[in-house]
Amino acid sequence: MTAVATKASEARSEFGDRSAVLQQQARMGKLPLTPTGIAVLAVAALTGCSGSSPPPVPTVSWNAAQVADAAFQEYDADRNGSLQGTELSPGLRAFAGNADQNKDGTLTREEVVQRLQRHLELGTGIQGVGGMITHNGNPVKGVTVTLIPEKFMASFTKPATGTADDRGSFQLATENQPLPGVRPGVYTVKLSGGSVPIPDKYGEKSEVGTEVGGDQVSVIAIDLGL
Ligand SMILES: [Ca+2]
Ligand SMILES: [Ca+2]
Repeated sequence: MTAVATKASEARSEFGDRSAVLQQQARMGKLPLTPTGIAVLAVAALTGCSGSSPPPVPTVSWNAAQVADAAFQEYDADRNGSLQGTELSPGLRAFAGNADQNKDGTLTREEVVQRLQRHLELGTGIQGVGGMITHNGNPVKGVTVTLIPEKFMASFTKPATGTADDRGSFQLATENQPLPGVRPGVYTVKLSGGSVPIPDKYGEKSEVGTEVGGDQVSVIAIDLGL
């Protein structure tokens, strides 16, 4: 049995520039947009079956308070107890779209803890994540998509990768996992390879992040020409 996540991410305009966002309405319907320039749509979460069958992948099991502390240790540069502005990495900006409960553009420790706690409640083990790479609407073959975990999550997940086929579509897989997909977490999205130049904001200096897990299963659609 496969649980299906139906709640899609919504755009949070206070967290970034939409200018590069692919605004196509793909076959899967109108894609809600993340602030970081990728389109995200809930599709399916592989959480295993309840009942007698054990989950194929252990569900997320972090200590929310400890992970939040690690995030603040890493990113709260001015040590004022909140994360905002340039303190927010691409992954944290995506995370903030769901975690910033009062929509004031800053993340308090409590908001971070609560969002991490939410992942524990949702109990995802591994989540199917795929998408499409295009250039001015045309599929681009051979681009490798890598999701790189935030350092403060590195003990809970590994990088996930996938390469676009001749239709520009890809599915992500994580090393040493029995099922395709991505473990819950906060990631930077980095592109490489392919037949067209990768803009820096998707490449080595990627400004794109995503959150994976529970209510957040993703289709990542990036148009390199916009
Ligand atoms: Ca701060
Ligand atoms: Ca807030």
